Amino acid sequence: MSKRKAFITGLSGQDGSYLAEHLLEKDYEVYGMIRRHSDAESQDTRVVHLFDKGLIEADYGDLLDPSSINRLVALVKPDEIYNLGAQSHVRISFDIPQFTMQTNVVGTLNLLEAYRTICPTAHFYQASSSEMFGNEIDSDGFQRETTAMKPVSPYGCSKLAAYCIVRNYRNSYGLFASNGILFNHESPRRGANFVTAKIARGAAAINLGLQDALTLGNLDSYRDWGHAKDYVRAMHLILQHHEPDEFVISSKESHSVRDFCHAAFGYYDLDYKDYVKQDPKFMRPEELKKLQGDSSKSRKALDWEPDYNFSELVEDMVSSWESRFKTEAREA
Ligand code: NAP
Ligand code: G4F
Repeated sequence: MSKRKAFITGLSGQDGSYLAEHLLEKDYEVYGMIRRHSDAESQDTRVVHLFDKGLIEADYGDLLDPSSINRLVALVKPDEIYNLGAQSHVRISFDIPQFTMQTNVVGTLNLLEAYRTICPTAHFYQASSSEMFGNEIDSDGFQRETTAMKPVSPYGCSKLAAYCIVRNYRNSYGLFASNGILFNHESPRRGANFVTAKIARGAAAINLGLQDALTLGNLDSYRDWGHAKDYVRAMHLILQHHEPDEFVISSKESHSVRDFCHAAFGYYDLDYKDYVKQDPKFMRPEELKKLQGDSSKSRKALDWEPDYNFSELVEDMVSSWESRFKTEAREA
């Protein structure tokens, strides 16, 4: 029997790299799209190790360039399409709102059109986000598939528009197109300007004497944090479900940024209050105060459970940054 073929946009990102790894382990042929960077070494650092593990292609393309998408989708004729490519940073979406909207909305539409016209029997995964809820919370304190969505950032607005167009294409054209509504998920591969990676990196650097202080923004927002390795498993399961749908993926726990600092510095028996400073430049014009996802529907329908809890996630990130610093010091 021939292998199933997966096509991933955003291959070079945190999730793209873990998803490619997961699908290769499941014996898929994995194809991905990467963007051209002027610093060629940086464009595929998260996936370069996968070429030895069977990654087929990491071709140049861009969600804003329909010709590249059409070319790649026609070349691969995938059984499964994972749309992970996005301008994914919430605060930066206030600085580059038009690029964020173009990439996250028009880019998704470009990919949906290629899917609809070239391989309409494929299954399509859209990387939707808990940021779409904004500050809406059900009376029990959770967000779930049925919670109202009132985003509070250009990024959240872009993800909501993309979510809607995916549902619209499913209903209009009978496509197997699903939205994974994923709450925050982190890992040692998380970009260093997201808060968890910033804290994990900062705690490891301060403990090694490489840095004196760590400057953050709002310490009192709450997020529902899980591990990216667990969440890419859910993406795959969503496309194996018997029908397309919307699925919340979350840890069901909510912790503050302050809690994350406490745990990360606590790994070294340090008190974060001695090192963490605040600077308004890392605050947002409008803040999403609290996320806590109810993933009961997905846990039951997909038979999905996370392997990592909050403390294990923090430990994985802090210890990995410590190893990275030590390796760099040895190689210097
Ligand atoms: P990430 O690390 O920022 O990766 C985003 C990827 O998208 C990168 O490979 C990036 O390429 C690519 N990209 C950006 N603009 C593009 C464009 N115009 N054309 C093609 N590719 C483009 O994000 P992530 O954490 O892996 O998240 C994956 C997806 O899930 C994103 O859509 C994100 O919005 C969504 N999501 C993430 C979370 C989370 O907590 N991580 C939660 C909910 C939803 P470059 O490296 O070249 O920039
Ligand atoms: O780590 P963050 O930048 O993640 P945020 O904004 O929650 O977005 C992430 O999760 C979304 C899912 O809900 C994804 F869709 C999105 O793509 C992305 O992956 O910020 C988390 C919290 C915020 O409340 C922020 O104000 O941390 C606070 N924070 C405090 N100091 C900071 C900082 N955030 C960043 N990035 N940098 C700081 O210095």
